[in-house]
Amino acid sequence: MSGGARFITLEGIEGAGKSTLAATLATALEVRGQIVRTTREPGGTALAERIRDLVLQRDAETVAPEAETLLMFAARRIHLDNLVRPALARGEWVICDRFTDATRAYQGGGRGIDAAWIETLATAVQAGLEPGLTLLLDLPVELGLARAARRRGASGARIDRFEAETVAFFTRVRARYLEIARAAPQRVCVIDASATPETVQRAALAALERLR
Ligand code: Z5A
Repeated sequence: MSGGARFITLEGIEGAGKSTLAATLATALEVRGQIVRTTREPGGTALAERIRDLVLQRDAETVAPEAETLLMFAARRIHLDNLVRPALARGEWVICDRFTDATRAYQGGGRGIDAAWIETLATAVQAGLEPGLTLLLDLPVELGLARAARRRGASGARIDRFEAETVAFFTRVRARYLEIARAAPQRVCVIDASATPETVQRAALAALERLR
């Protein structure tokens, strides 16, 4: 099995259940004796997490969509070089909460960044590394936002630059995610994330089984 086959990415709009599912998948693989790294983007390493803070925090300065896109890819390259590629080279599995499909959906679909430019950056930054499986947790925007708002209310966290976006923005993001899935059905598995956590987990584990 090539390194990329053990690289699993989780995607979806806010509140889709990616973090919840990442933990379940990691446990399922560990039970089978695999070593698993769960990580996230933007972020995953100390330096990339600093870029995450920069790109998510809302402050007085304008961050143009182009700047946002470049920051996402800068964090991605640091994450790939320092965490993802070394782990895959050691034979470990990597479960990553968001990857380049998020840039395609958020910066491309949501902010209107040119898709061809995103692909040029992806080619340069990823240097041939693609996920072996992407689980797209799909659900109606209103439901995702309601879940995220409930969780935020419970934690008291401040609203970041994406959480401040409109329903129309997340509707475009969701639509672009579904386009990506239609264009790459062999890599992207769409899961109905409005179902119960148990049903979502079963669908994800079945997709994982097909990969092995
Ligand atoms: N971003 C970008 O623009 N471009 C990029 O290239 C990348 C990222 C990589 C941070 O991402 C932001 O970065 C993100 C896009 C942008 N902003 N947005 N939106 P993030 O992944 O850290 O943030 P997030 O999407 O806001 O994550 P999230 O809100 O934590 O969502 P989640 O991980 O998918 O959901 P969760 O925490 O697992 O679940 C949310 C709540 O729902 C929680 O209370 C759960 O207990 C509950 N839940 C989960 N599953 C279920 C089910 N099945 N039923 C009922 N309730 C459930």
